[in-house]
Amino acid sequence: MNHTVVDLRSDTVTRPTPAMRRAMAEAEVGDDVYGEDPTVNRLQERAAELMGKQAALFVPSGSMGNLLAIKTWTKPGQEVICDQRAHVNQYELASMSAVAGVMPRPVAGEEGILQWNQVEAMLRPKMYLYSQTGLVTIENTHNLAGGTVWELEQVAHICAGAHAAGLPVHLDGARIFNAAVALGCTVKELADGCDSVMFCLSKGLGAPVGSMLAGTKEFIAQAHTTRKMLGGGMRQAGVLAAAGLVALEESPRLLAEDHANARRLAEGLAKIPGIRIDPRKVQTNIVIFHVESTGRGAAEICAALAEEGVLASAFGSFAIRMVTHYDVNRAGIDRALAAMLRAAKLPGN
Ligand code: TLP
Repeated sequence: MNHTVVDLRSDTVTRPTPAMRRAMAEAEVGDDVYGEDPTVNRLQERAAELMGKQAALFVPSGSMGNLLAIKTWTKPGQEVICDQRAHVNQYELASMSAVAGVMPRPVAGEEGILQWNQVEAMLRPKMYLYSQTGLVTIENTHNLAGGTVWELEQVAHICAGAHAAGLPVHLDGARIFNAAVALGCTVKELADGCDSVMFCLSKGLGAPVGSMLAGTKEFIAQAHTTRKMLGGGMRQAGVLAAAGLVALEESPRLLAEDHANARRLAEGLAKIPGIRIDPRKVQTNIVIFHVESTGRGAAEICAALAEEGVLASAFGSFAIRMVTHYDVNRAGIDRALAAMLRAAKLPGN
């Protein structure tokens, strides 16, 4: 039996590559709170260039990047239009309300994709008794919808509508590189039209820590101040940024394999009795499937998988998420499928 763990809980579990570790060990550093870390500065310049924005900021996490964007674009008392299943709405501890003083105004997007008419219907009339809309956020790829991809025209449509209404658009592009690989376009094209974009170095790109926020110089200057206010000013962060620079150059071309593995996983899962998934909907590296017809709950199945060294996340009572990444190869996917076949069977059947 093979005892290495196949960890499909998230692409955040990836460990830095040997090239990243070397770059970290050799990184030139300085105090980034003084703006003197040359490696952080290089990473910020490179991220801005890749996203087609004037400037970028290195932040400890994607959640902080999103919060800084929301806090920079809005005033307390305003609303943020987002998909109902958006990460900013579901998994960021209501930080937009607790810290930025704004309310989410969720829209039920199809597969996480918002249509302009849905957003338009949520805009508040400019009247004394209404909280005003301050921002529209979109998520590409969309995590809870199963790694779905916003196409360029869909992004452009939302941005055009929001801008005509005088609203900025923030893109939660935690996995924007996965979206770009799926569409065969550049991340710059996907960020074009969005006023700010956050993306993660520490997911499929494999860096150990960190995310980037990009936008205009003015926006980033403001977000920089707020990062310090929230305790996110880092000192010799070049050791982390060095891994991020390697991730940006080397990891995007590996993502296509993660997507192929996710598709193989989804197709295999669809053949297991009791499991519900449409493999055609799996566009990137996230596979979400439903297990109610197995007669077992998601937590129970995840526990059975874990016994066999396969880790997955229960998302609610009957949904399970598996995320592919470069630490899991095709053989790992096949092991996960074999374990799943056993876990989905009720004892005695
Ligand atoms: N997502 C994590 C969990 O929080 C669910 C994961 O394992 O997928 N935006 C999106 C779309 C994300 O998926 C995540 C993390 C974030 C933002 C926040 O990034 P971090 O974890 O760096 O704060």
